[in-house]
Amino acid sequence: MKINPNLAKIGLNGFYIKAFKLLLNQNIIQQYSGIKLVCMQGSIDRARILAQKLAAQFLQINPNNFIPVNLTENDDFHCYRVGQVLCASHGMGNPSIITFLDAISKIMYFAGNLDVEYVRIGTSGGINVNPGSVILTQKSYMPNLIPEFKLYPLGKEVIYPTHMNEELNQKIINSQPKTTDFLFSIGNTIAADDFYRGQVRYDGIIKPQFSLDERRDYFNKMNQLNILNFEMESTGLAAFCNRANIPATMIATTIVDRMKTDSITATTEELIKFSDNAQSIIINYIKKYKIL
Ligand code: R2B
Ligand code: URA
Repeated sequence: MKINPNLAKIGLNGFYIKAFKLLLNQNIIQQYSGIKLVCMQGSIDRARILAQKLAAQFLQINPNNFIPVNLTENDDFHCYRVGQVLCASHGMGNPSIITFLDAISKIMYFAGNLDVEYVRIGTSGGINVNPGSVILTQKSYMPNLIPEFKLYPLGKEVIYPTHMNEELNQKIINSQPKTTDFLFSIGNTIAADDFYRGQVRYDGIIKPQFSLDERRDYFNKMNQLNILNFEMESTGLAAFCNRANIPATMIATTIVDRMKTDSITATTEELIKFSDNAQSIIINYIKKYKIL
């Protein structure tokens, strides 16, 4: 982890982590000490379910007897600890995940967890893959099909690279069984700023300004770049973590094939199975590398 040298000068006591509403002290930092892996998901519910699943599978704790404890004081971002793994929620979109990443990384730094890894376990819209397929992101693109993320400090454009960590990806791939009942593939991803126009849907409230033919061409270009899914946070995740030198990647299940439809028509049971598929990939990784 590469940190802002000003943080070392400030020190942790009395430092306010706004996104978590935490005024830091040694007791709070102790709760996060020894974390090796942060598994982040959009919603609080999925973060809690993963924590319960990990506790059941690795620590034999019956989920009915285990209500994970949230280590933040904020309702947007929750953090549930199971041994050396933190299951957290990052909200929706790049601004939200970056806010989360800044907060959690300061805490990881003050807790001395300098070799921590970050994995987002998300949902996404697939391109030409069956719903339930899981994509491990190699490189994340903006919707203009350029693999970069931009910010404008002092009004000047700064461009950040958006590749995920290769070594972490390889370790995740190496941890998987030879066969699964869903497709697990490495590929590229587009992070859009919204679910509708940014992901070229026809079912948003604002009339689309593109034809079906234009959209097909766009999907074909995506195919040529091996872009297999759309979501909303991976460019922010990659850009932040590359800059902070934190190994990071994304494992996203697909809940719709955008080549066929815009709407999500999967049943609740199917959506649970799709989410389980992505979580099983990180569980295999945790098992293989004995993180729990
Ligand atoms: C995937 O799903 C959410 C939109 O519904 C968004 O957070 C994302 O990246
Ligand atoms: N999340 C997205 O951002 N897009 C989809 O199509 C599905 C989930």
